[in-house]
Amino acid sequence: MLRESNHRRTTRLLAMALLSCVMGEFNQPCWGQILGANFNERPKDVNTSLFAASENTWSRGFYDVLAMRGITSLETNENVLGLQRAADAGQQVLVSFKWNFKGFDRNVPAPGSDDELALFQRAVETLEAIDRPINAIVLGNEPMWETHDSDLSFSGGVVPYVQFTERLLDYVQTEYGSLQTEEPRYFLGSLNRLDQTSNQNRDVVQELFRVARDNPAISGMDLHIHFGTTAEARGMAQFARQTLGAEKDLLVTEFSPVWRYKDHLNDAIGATAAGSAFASQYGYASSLEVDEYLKNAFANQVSRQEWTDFITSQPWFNTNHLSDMHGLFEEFGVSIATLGYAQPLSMRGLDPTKPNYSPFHINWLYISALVEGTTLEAYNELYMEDWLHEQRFLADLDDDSQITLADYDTIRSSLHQDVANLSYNELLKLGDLNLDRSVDYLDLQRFFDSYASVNGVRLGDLNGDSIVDVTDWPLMLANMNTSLVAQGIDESLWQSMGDINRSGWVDRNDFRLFKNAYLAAGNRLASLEAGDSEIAAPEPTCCSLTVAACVWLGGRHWFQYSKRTASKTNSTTTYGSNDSHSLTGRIRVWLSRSR
Ligand SMILES: [Ca+2]
Ligand SMILES: [Ca+2]
Ligand SMILES: [Ca+2]
Ligand SMILES: [Ca+2]
Repeated sequence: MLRESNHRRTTRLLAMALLSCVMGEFNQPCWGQILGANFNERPKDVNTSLFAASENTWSRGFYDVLAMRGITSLETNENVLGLQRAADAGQQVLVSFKWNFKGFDRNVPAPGSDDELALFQRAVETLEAIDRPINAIVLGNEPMWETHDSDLSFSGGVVPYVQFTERLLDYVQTEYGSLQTEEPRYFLGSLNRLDQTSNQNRDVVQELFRVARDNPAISGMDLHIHFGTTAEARGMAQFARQTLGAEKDLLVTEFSPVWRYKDHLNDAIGATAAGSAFASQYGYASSLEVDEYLKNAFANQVSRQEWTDFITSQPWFNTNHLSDMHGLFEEFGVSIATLGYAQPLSMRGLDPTKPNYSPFHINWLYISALVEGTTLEAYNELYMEDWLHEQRFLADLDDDSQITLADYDTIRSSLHQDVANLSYNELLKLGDLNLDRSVDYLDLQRFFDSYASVNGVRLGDLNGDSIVDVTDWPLMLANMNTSLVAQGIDESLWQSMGDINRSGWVDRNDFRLFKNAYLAAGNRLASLEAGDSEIAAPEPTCCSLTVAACVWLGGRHWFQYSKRTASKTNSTTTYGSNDSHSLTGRIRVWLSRSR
């Protein structure tokens, strides 16, 4: 057996989660957590065809502001266009600014200087060039590595880098954020190696955490968790959560076990029985070193199966990395974590045998540089399995390791509530599954998709063709307001007859479920949310099965109409109530209820 079974895995994860929730020194409930795509300094690599396959909703890139001063046309810059493509594909966008003062061998500019203003302007010009909604901005990248020490320590009562960051925040808010329809959330960071006491005690770390806690304009802290041992990774997340407090959000925009992997680059791939069997199966010498194996894979690409067999055979590679880290992130309330997402083809030919190589590049989700086939097919299948599992179980809002109608009820009760100012962690608990700060039909769509993936049944798909559309509707209408129990109908048929919640009755509750499944599956969702005046109002005489779809389609408009007017009339039954005792009339009343 290559790997533990799904059942064993689920049991193990559940036990770990329960243990960490009970035993965690940080006494908080477990949170959901989004895995997203990290493009680092190369948003130009955004390939939107991968997002749907990986059920991905967040994309992160960083811009090296000092390096971008020389760009004459930001609007046509390929990295700017990359995040535009991501946003246009429905992604929530996270932008980090990199301030590579050390790389340019210079200090943080003096407050109020022309130099400072020019840098701030370039940062805002970059945001403006992206020209799409930006959900979150991290104001720095890796200040501990990218800034001279003299700017990271107290001098004259301030830490120059922290002062620079606070002034940047003010500038970005005034010149960009406050002008947007929805202001981005601002984070500090990104902080590295917080497991080490020497880093924990640095002035810049203590000061950034103080600002993150005290400044209401800051939503939280971003970490980069690159580690050797799991204990180190845990130390970083634990210190950050304890120092930040419970209220604000934690992000992790980079994470990898790179230092563990680096320690094993010169191991023989056949050093263990499993490794030896792998080498023999694929025709390699057992003595071949890991970096030599990797060099060959980067040069010539191996099959996806071979990569899976390789990492499974190597004791230093953690094939459970994603689920292990997801558990850690849940424990410490990390709301979004982004992983190296898609290797560009230009990464082919990379040479891991060169001195001081750090193997960040073998920890990505899509690995076209290592694995042959189309980009869509060239993924790390063990990572992908865990990645999809965690994305789908975001919908497990009651944390019982199942996706059920109890989870649906939580999302439904949050629909269209004003949640825009809640923290990401609070939003995740309410069912904002893509963290766009609204609980709406996109989240219901994600719930229904997750339910179908996990349970093998699509709610609302009564005729069993795997989609929910008007052809399912007559099957429900034919049994509306009847008891399937009383008719002695076998339970295995209930779902296909419209009893979606399997109560034994086909009634209003099933109807509402169907309505939401229908809307969540419908490609008219955008026009519905906008109030589509082109959809005709319902005719009161619609009653046959043939025109049931007419009632239904008209009802969509009517649903929107009542949504718009409910606050004024405080009644959802006035419109169309002339036939409220007939079945179609009653359905209209139900349709009018916004949830
Ligand atoms: Ca559940
Ligand atoms: Ca949402
Ligand atoms: Ca169907
Ligand atoms: Ca029912």
